[in-house]
Amino acid sequence: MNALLIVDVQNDFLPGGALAVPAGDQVIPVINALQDYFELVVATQDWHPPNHKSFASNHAGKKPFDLIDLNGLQQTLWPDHCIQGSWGANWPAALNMNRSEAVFRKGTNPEIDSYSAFYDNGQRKSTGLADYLRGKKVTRLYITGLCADICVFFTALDSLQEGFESFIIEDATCPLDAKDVIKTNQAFIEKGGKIVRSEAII
Ligand code: VGL
Ligand code: ZN
Repeated sequence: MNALLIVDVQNDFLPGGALAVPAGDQVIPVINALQDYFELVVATQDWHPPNHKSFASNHAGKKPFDLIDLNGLQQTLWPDHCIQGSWGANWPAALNMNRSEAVFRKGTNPEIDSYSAFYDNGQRKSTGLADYLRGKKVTRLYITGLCADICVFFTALDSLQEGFESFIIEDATCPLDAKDVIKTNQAFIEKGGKIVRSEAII
Protein backbone atom coordinates (compact mmCIF):
# COMPACT_ATOMS: atom_id res chain seq x y z
CA MET A 1 0.00 0.00 0.00
CA ASN A 2 1.25 3.49 -0.92
CA ALA A 3 0.75 6.58 1.25
CA LEU A 4 1.30 10.26 0.52
CA LEU A 5 2.72 12.35 3.36
CA ILE A 6 2.32 16.16 3.33
CA VAL A 7 4.98 17.72 5.58
CA ASP A 8 4.44 21.16 7.15
CA VAL A 9 2.66 22.98 4.29
CA GLN A 10 1.68 25.83 6.63
CA ASN A 11 1.32 29.59 6.16
CA ASP A 12 4.54 30.43 8.02
CA PHE A 13 6.62 28.43 5.51
CA LEU A 14 5.09 30.19 2.50
CA PRO A 15 5.93 33.61 1.04
CA GLY A 16 4.54 36.17 3.52
CA GLY A 17 5.08 33.81 6.48
CA ALA A 18 7.53 34.05 9.37
CA LEU A 19 9.98 31.44 8.02
CA ALA A 20 9.18 31.69 4.33
CA VAL A 21 10.56 29.18 1.84
CA PRO A 22 11.28 31.01 -1.44
CA ALA A 23 8.55 29.98 -3.94
CA GLY A 24 7.24 27.51 -1.34
CA ASP A 25 3.68 28.08 -2.56
CA GLN A 26 4.54 26.33 -5.84
CA VAL A 27 4.26 22.95 -4.13
CA ILE A 28 0.54 23.44 -3.41
CA PRO A 29 -0.98 22.69 -6.85
CA VAL A 30 1.37 19.71 -7.24
CA ILE A 31 0.38 18.25 -3.85
CA ASN A 32 -3.31 18.86 -4.60
CA ALA A 33 -3.02 16.96 -7.89
CA LEU A 34 -1.04 14.07 -6.37
CA GLN A 35 -3.68 13.25 -3.75
CA ASP A 36 -6.01 11.63 -6.31
CA TYR A 37 -3.38 8.94 -6.90
CA PHE A 38 -3.12 7.72 -3.29
CA GLU A 39 -5.49 5.65 -1.16
CA LEU A 40 -4.06 7.17 2.02
CA VAL A 41 -3.01 10.79 2.62
CA VAL A 42 -1.49 11.93 5.93
CA ALA A 43 -0.11 15.32 6.97
CA THR A 44 2.17 16.83 9.59
CA GLN A 45 1.92 20.20 11.26
CA ASP A 46 4.79 22.05 12.97
CA TRP A 47 3.03 23.09 16.19
CA HIS A 48 5.13 25.05 18.68
CA PRO A 49 4.16 26.61 22.02
CA PRO A 50 5.19 30.32 22.25
CA ASN A 51 8.03 29.44 24.68
CA HIS A 52 9.63 26.95 22.29
CA LYS A 53 13.41 27.01 22.66
CA SER A 54 14.03 26.80 18.90
CA PHE A 55 12.90 30.43 18.76
CA ALA A 56 15.69 33.03 18.92
CA SER A 57 13.25 35.28 20.79
CA ASN A 58 13.41 32.91 23.78
CA HIS A 59 17.21 33.36 24.19
CA ALA A 60 18.60 36.71 25.38
CA GLY A 61 21.09 38.20 22.90
CA LYS A 62 20.45 35.60 20.16
CA LYS A 63 19.11 36.15 16.67
CA PRO A 64 17.51 33.89 14.08
CA PHE A 65 19.93 31.42 12.41
CA ASP A 66 22.41 31.54 15.33
CA LEU A 67 23.49 28.07 16.52
CA ILE A 68 23.23 27.03 20.17
CA ASP A 69 23.43 23.88 22.26
CA LEU A 70 19.91 22.91 23.35
CA ASN A 71 19.85 20.11 25.93
CA GLY A 72 22.88 18.48 24.30
CA LEU A 73 21.81 18.88 20.67
CA GLN A 74 22.99 21.52 18.19
CA GLN A 75 20.03 23.79 17.47
CA THR A 76 19.56 26.42 14.75
CA LEU A 77 17.52 29.28 16.16
CA TRP A 78 14.52 30.30 14.10
CA PRO A 79 12.18 33.26 13.96
CA ASP A 80 8.96 32.57 15.91
CA HIS A 81 6.93 30.32 13.60
CA CYS A 82 4.01 27.87 13.59
CA ILE A 83 2.78 28.91 17.02
CA GLN A 84 -0.10 26.66 18.13
CA GLY A 85 -3.42 28.06 16.95
CA SER A 86 -1.92 31.00 15.04
CA TRP A 87 -2.50 31.94 11.39
CA GLY A 88 1.07 30.92 10.60
CA ALA A 89 0.50 27.39 11.89
CA ASN A 90 -2.64 26.99 9.83
CA TRP A 91 -3.03 25.46 6.37
CA PRO A 92 -2.98 27.75 3.35
CA ALA A 93 -6.46 28.16 1.85
CA ALA A 94 -5.29 26.77 -1.49
CA LEU A 95 -4.12 23.43 -0.04
CA ASN A 96 -6.62 20.58 -0.19
CA MET A 97 -6.63 19.12 3.33
CA ASN A 98 -9.88 17.18 2.92
CA ARG A 99 -8.13 13.96 1.96
CA SER A 100 -5.79 13.82 4.99
CA GLU A 101 -7.02 11.04 7.29
CA ALA A 102 -4.73 12.10 10.12
CA VAL A 103 -2.52 15.02 11.09
CA PHE A 104 0.58 14.37 13.20
CA ARG A 105 1.66 17.45 15.17
CA LYS A 106 5.30 17.90 16.14
CA GLY A 107 7.53 20.39 17.95
CA THR A 108 5.14 20.65 20.89
CA ASN A 109 7.81 20.09 23.60
CA PRO A 110 9.53 23.47 24.24
CA GLU A 111 12.81 21.75 25.20
CA ILE A 112 13.48 19.93 21.92
CA ASP A 113 12.91 20.59 18.22
CA SER A 114 11.29 18.05 15.94
CA TYR A 115 12.14 18.13 12.25
CA SER A 116 11.13 14.58 11.37
CA ALA A 117 7.49 13.52 11.21
CA PHE A 118 8.50 10.33 13.07
CA TYR A 119 10.72 11.41 16.00
CA ASP A 120 12.02 14.48 17.81
CA ASN A 121 15.59 15.56 16.97
CA GLY A 122 17.07 13.41 19.75
CA GLN A 123 15.08 10.37 18.55
CA ARG A 124 13.75 10.34 22.13
CA LYS A 125 10.00 10.44 21.51
CA SER A 126 7.98 8.99 18.65
CA THR A 127 5.00 10.76 17.11
CA GLY A 128 3.36 7.39 16.47
CA LEU A 129 3.43 7.89 12.68
CA ALA A 130 5.40 4.71 11.91
CA ASP A 131 3.01 2.47 13.85
CA TYR A 132 0.03 4.28 12.32
CA LEU A 133 1.34 3.61 8.80
CA ARG A 134 2.16 -0.03 9.60
CA GLY A 135 -1.34 -0.40 11.01
CA LYS A 136 -2.66 0.75 7.62
CA LYS A 137 -0.37 -1.78 5.86
CA VAL A 138 1.67 0.95 4.21
CA THR A 139 4.93 -0.25 2.67
CA ARG A 140 5.81 2.70 0.41
CA LEU A 141 5.84 6.32 1.61
CA TYR A 142 5.85 9.25 -0.82
CA ILE A 143 7.00 12.44 0.90
CA THR A 144 6.07 16.01 -0.09
CA GLY A 145 6.07 19.45 1.54
CA LEU A 146 8.35 21.94 3.28
CA CYS A 147 11.21 22.51 3.80
CA ALA A 148 12.91 20.05 1.45
CA ASP A 149 16.29 20.44 3.17
CA ILE A 150 15.01 20.23 6.77
CA CYS A 151 11.75 18.57 7.79
CA VAL A 152 11.23 16.68 4.52
CA PHE A 153 14.82 15.41 4.65
CA PHE A 154 14.75 14.23 8.28
CA THR A 155 11.33 12.66 7.73
CA ALA A 156 12.66 10.82 4.67
CA LEU A 157 15.69 9.46 6.57
CA ASP A 158 13.51 8.19 9.42
CA SER A 159 11.11 6.68 6.89
CA LEU A 160 13.96 4.57 5.50
CA GLN A 161 15.07 3.63 9.01
CA GLU A 162 11.51 2.54 9.83
CA GLY A 163 11.66 0.17 6.86
CA PHE A 164 9.37 1.96 4.40
CA GLU A 165 10.33 2.11 0.76
CA SER A 166 10.78 5.87 0.69
CA PHE A 167 10.37 8.44 -2.07
CA ILE A 168 10.75 12.22 -2.11
CA ILE A 169 8.58 13.79 -4.82
CA GLU A 170 11.05 16.50 -5.77
CA ASP A 171 8.70 19.03 -7.41
CA ALA A 172 6.26 18.65 -4.50
CA THR A 173 8.97 19.93 -2.12
CA CYS A 174 10.90 23.19 -1.92
CA PRO A 175 14.08 23.99 0.06
CA LEU A 176 14.78 26.83 2.48
CA ASP A 177 18.38 26.76 1.17
CA ALA A 178 18.95 25.65 -2.43
CA LYS A 179 22.58 24.66 -1.71
CA ASP A 180 21.71 22.46 1.26
CA VAL A 181 19.09 20.42 -0.59
CA ILE A 182 21.67 19.09 -3.06
CA LYS A 183 23.54 17.56 -0.11
CA THR A 184 20.47 16.34 1.77
CA ASN A 185 19.00 14.67 -1.33
CA GLN A 186 22.36 12.98 -1.94
CA ALA A 187 22.45 11.70 1.65
CA PHE A 188 18.91 10.33 1.23
CA ILE A 189 19.82 8.53 -2.01
CA GLU A 190 22.96 7.05 -0.40
CA LYS A 191 20.81 5.51 2.34
CA GLY A 192 18.53 3.87 -0.24
CA GLY A 193 15.92 6.59 -0.82
CA LYS A 194 14.50 7.44 -4.22
CA ILE A 195 13.86 10.89 -5.68
CA VAL A 196 11.00 11.03 -8.20
CA ARG A 197 8.98 13.73 -9.92
CA SER A 198 5.22 14.10 -9.87
CA GLU A 199 4.97 13.30 -13.62
CA ALA A 200 5.98 9.73 -12.75
CA ILE A 201 2.83 9.40 -10.61
CA ILE A 202 0.22 11.67 -12.20
C1 VGL B 1 10.98 23.42 9.71
C2 VGL B 1 12.62 24.77 10.59
C3 VGL B 1 11.95 24.85 11.79
C4 VGL B 1 10.45 22.65 8.54
C5 VGL B 1 10.30 23.47 10.91
O1 VGL B 1 9.23 22.36 8.49
O2 VGL B 1 11.25 22.31 7.65
N1 VGL B 1 12.13 24.06 9.57
N2 VGL B 1 10.79 24.20 11.94
ZN1 ZN C 1 9.59 24.56 13.66
